[in-house]
Amino acid sequence: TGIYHSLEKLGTKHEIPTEQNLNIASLVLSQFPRAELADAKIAFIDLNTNHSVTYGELRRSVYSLATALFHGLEVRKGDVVFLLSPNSVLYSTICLAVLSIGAILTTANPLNTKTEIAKQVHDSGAKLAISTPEELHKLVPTGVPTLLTSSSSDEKFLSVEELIEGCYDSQELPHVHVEQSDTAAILYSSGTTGVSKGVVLTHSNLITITKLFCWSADVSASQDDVFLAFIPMFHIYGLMFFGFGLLCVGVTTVLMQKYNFQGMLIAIEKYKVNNIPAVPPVIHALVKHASKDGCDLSSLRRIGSGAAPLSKEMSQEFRKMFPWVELRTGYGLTESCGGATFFASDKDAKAHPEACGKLIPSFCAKVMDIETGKPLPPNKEGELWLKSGSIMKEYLGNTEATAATVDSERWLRTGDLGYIDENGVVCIVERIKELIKHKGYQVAPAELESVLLSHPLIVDAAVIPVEDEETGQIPMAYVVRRAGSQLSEDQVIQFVAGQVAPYKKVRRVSFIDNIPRSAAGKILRKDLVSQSKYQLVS
Ligand code: 4UW
Repeated sequence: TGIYHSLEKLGTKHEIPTEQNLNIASLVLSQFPRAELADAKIAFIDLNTNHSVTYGELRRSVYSLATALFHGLEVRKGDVVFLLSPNSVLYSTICLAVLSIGAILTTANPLNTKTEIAKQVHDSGAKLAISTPEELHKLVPTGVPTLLTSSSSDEKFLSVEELIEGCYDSQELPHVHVEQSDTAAILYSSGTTGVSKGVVLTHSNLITITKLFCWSADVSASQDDVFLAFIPMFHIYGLMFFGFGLLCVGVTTVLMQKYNFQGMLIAIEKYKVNNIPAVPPVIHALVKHASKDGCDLSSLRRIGSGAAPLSKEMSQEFRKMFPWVELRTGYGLTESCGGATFFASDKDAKAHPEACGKLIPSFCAKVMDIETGKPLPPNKEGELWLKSGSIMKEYLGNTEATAATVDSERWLRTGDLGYIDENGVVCIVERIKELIKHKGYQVAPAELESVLLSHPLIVDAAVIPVEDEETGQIPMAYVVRRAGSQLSEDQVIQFVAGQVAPYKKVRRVSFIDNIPRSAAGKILRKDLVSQSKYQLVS
C-alpha cells in the first residue's frame, strides 16, 4: 500500500486517552511525581538566578494563576493569550494555567521586532498578552491589555507573580469544560511556502504528542535526570520537552534564557547535567571547541539533535570525541506538534549516523514520488508525508494553505525530501519547501522578499538558503536594482536588518538582472541555489 507504520507499540501504560473532555494541562498535572515527592522534587532551576521551583510549587502556581486569570481577569475559553518571554521558571506555569481554563496559547520569539509582534497579535486575535518587562515596549503599541511576568517599577501593569501571590490558597483549577477537539495553541510556522501562518493545535494534538513523548522518555530519560533547556519554549521543540513532556517524567531542568556556549559548559559542570535536547549548531560547537575548554562534561549521558539536519560526518566526529555520550537525532515539525521520528536505541542511532530515527508509535508515513505523486517503496527518495493524531488541525484562517498542506485523509505534506529503509529508518535528504533554517530557527524567504521589495531602489528580489557549516543555513538575497541605482550589498543588508529579528537577517546579497521565474510567475529558487553554489566556488 506504500504506507509505513511505526514498528514500535505504545503499550497500555502510554495509551492515548480518548475521553472527550480532557485538557492537556490536567493531563500534565496528573502525571507530576507522586504526591509525597511532589513538594520536594525540583522541577526547574534558573541558571542565572539559581532560583528553583519544586513540582509542588509549580502545581500551586498553576492553580493560583489559572484562578486569577479566570475569576480576576475574566479570561474565558477561546480567548487567545500571547506570551512573549525567553525560557523562565514561570514559562510552563503560564502555559499550563492558560490552557487549563480553555484559553488559547500563542507564543513568539522575544527577539522578534515590534512589527513582527504586532502582526502575530493581530493575526491570532490575542485578547491578553503576557510579557517580560524588557519586551513590554513591543506590545504597548498593539493596545492589547498586557500582564508582566514579574513586577517592574511601572505600577500600571499587573504581574503574573502578583497574581499568583494573590490567589496562593487556590486548591484546584477553575471548572471549565474543554473538549479534546478545542484549540489549545497557535504556533507560527511558514510551512512549505509563503509567510508565517498560525498552526492550530488542539488539546487532542498536544495530549497525543505528550503521551508519545512519555513513551520515548521511558527508553531515554528517568526521574533522576537533569536536563538543560536552552531550546526556547516558544518553539514546539522546547514547548513539548519543557512545557509538557518532561514534567510528566518528573526530571529536573536547568533553564537558560538564551543559548551561549560557555554558559552551557558551566551549567553542565555545575548541575551535573546529563541530558540535553539540542540543535546541530550546538553539536558542531561541542566538536570544535569543547576540548580546549577544560570543563568537566563527564556527567553528560545523552544529547539530542533536531530542528535541522545534522551531517553524518558531524555525528561520527561527535561520537568519537564524546564516546560516553549517546547522540540521538529526532525529526519533527510545528505542524506535527513536535517529534515524528526518534531513535529508541543507541545501537540503532550509531548504525545510522545519516538518519533521524524511526517513526514514533502511532505515526504513519508515505514517501511520495515528486513527479508522479505515487507512494514509493523502501529506499526511494520522495516527499515525506505523515499521519498521526498529533497533526495540526489547520492554518488559522487560511483554508487554501491548509488544503495544500493537509489532504482530505489528513496526511501532512512535510515539504522534506527523504526515504525510509526496509527497517523503518527515516532519512531526510533535502528540504524542498521554501523554508530556511538558521540555527534551527525558521526564516521565511517570502517575508524577507516583501521587506526587500519595500525598498524604493529594489525592483525585484528572491531569498534562498546558503549552506553554512556553523549555523546550518544563512539567508542570501538576489536583488534587482532600479536602473542606474548604486545600492550596495551593505545597504541592502542594513535595510533588512532594521526590520526583522536578528536571526532572520539577510547575510549575503548578489545583484542580478532579473529573477528567474516559471511561466506561472513562481520564483525558480532551484536555479538561484545552483547559481549561488557556482558563485561561491568561483
Ligand atoms: N533533520 C533534518 C532533522 C530535522 C529537520 C526538523 O520549526 P519547525 O516547524 O519544527 C521543528 C521541530 C523540531 C522537533 C520537535 C520536537 C522533537 O522532539 C524533535 O526531536 C528532536 C524535533 O524544527 O521546522 C520543521 C522543519 O525543520 C526541519 C525539516 O525541514 C522540518 O520540516 N527539520 N528536524 N532532524 N531536518
